[in-house]
Amino acid sequence: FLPTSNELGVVAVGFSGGQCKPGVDAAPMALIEAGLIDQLKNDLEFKIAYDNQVHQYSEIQPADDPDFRGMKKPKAVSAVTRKLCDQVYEHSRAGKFVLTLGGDHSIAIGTVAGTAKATKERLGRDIALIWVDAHADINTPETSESGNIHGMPVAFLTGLAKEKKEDVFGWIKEEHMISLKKLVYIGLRDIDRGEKQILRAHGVRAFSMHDIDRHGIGKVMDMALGWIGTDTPIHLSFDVDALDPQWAPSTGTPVRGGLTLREGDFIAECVAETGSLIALDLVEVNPSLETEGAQETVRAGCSIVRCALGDTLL
Ligand code: B3U
Ligand code: MN
Ligand code: MN
Repeated sequence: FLPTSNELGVVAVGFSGGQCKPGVDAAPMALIEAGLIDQLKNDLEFKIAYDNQVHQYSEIQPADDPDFRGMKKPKAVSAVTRKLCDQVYEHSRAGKFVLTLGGDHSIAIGTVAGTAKATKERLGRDIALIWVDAHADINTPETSESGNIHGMPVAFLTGLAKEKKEDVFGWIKEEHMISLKKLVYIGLRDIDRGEKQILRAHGVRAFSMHDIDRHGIGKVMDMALGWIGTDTPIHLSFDVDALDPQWAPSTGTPVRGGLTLREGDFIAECVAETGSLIALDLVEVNPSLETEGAQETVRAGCSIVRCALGDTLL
């Protein structure tokens, strides 16, 4: 159903409003300056549609943005993700693969909403979402202890969190959402108490670091992709903090005991091999933190993207 597209839409999003640490906004430029887009064009032979800008979206962020239901910067994150949803939708609707370079993980509200809607229209299919992360990012505004929206995107995308106010995610409609049954986590190791309850109550398929230790990453990928089933369009949202801080120290909330560099690349390679990948987000690289390891983190990010887009070892 999916002739793997050789056309790639790239969206660079310098947005950090889903959490409190400045610097993730500089990640797209750092990844691009490390040669990522050139590599995709020259080595992987993609036809690239990129508007040559890192979107900061400062023009659509409200001056006055008080906390709402405990959420920090609700209107800014809502406005930015709504705009991003339209951009990703346009690429995806036209049959292009979509690569989004973040930015903090709140941006996935926009990217997944965009591909979910486009894929329903284009192929009449619901997408599956693979979320690779140390965190589950499935807090509702009420379960969140931080109020940071980068810990909530999956709740808004699955309809677990809902808000009628148009300027606070009220724009998210059924067509933008994904099923909790088509969601798979890999790499989890730092889950809030409320999130655990949500995951259990809904029987969400989640492979923690414990599962990876027990079965090995090969078996875990077989199980993860087996759950999704063949022939289902996949959106991969990759938080660089899934990697162990040894490999990716420059990120806002590092958690020890994570994936090795190869395990991260392997996940991306396995998803690429399905031939069903339609979109990829790479988020939470923050070059201004642990600056000694910043280039290492950027290189790890570039590698994951290349692997997901079909770069093979042999
Ligand atoms: N679960 C916590 C911490 C967190 C989530 N995502 C990241 N950190 N990167 C929260 O704030 O919701
Ligand atoms: Mn995340
Ligand atoms: Mn994370």
